[in-house]
Amino acid sequence: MGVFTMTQNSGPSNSRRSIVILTGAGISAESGLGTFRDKDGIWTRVNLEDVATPEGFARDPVMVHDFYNARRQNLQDAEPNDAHKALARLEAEFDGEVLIVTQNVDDLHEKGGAKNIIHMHGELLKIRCGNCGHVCVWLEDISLETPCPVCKTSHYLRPHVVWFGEMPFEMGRIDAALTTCDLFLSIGTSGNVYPAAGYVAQIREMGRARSVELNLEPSEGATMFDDCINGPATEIVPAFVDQILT
Ligand code: BV8
Repeated sequence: MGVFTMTQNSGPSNSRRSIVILTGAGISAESGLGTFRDKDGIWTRVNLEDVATPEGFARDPVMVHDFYNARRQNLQDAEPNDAHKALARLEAEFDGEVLIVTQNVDDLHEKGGAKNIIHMHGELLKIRCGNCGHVCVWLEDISLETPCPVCKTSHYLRPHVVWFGEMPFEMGRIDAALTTCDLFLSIGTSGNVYPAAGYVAQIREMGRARSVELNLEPSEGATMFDDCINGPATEIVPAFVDQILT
């Protein structure tokens, strides 16, 4: 049976198929970017409450700026891996719609050639001004003294990322895509962070799409998926993309 739904020939013959791909830190692990909850993950070295919540930023903005400044510099040396490139190939060659919904704040999907991407947790290489709301690409360090390029006010710049307790971006667009997709892939995520971790349950409830997890090891939500493929993303993702395209 193909990788699509069991009723893959159902629906009007002219309806284009669509694939939604949720990705997490695991897809960027082999590019040298840290994951969060693996044995030496980021959250084992720093307390997420201190650096990934609005309360932590209000309590110690210097610590938070140091945390994101280090990741922003580290990211600029990172290269996309074969998993990122395989998803870009799928988007280019698949006869239908492919949407990548990433929890990652890195730009490796873009560097790997993908274009149809939602960064639901924001982007590390962008900053936002808490005073005027301006968002722009920013590759340098920021501090409390850095003035906003638009309103020139300092003390209000922050990384344009979604912290715990903040609303992820593009929730409506994501829900619409989940409702109409035929195949839902979850790649390199431990299934710990909501609302992303709840998408596979939504897919099952709607009963339309086939769901496949591709992860180094079974995630928290592995049993919710129709299929689970375990291994390093740079091996299992290109192979799975080949299967879909042939
Ligand atoms: C919100 C950005 C209100 C910053 C991040 C129920 C419903 C709704 C919310 C909640 C809920 N229960 C609790 C909540 C609150 C909270 C939450 O989920 N807490 C958790 C800890 C319980 N959620 C929120 O606060 C979210 N906002 O809820 O708003 C709302 C309510 C309803 C509906 C809408 C809105 C906001 C969460 C966003 C927080 N920001 N990051 C930054 O990056 O600094 S989260 C952070 O975790 C990253 O984004 C990361 O991507 C994300 C998820 O982690 P993973 O990507 O899965 O990474 P992890 O290390 O955990 O796992 C890596 C996996 O890869 C592993 O499985 C590993 O085996 C695998 N792997 C490793 N190497 C490889 C590999 N796989 C393949 N190949 C390899 N080589």
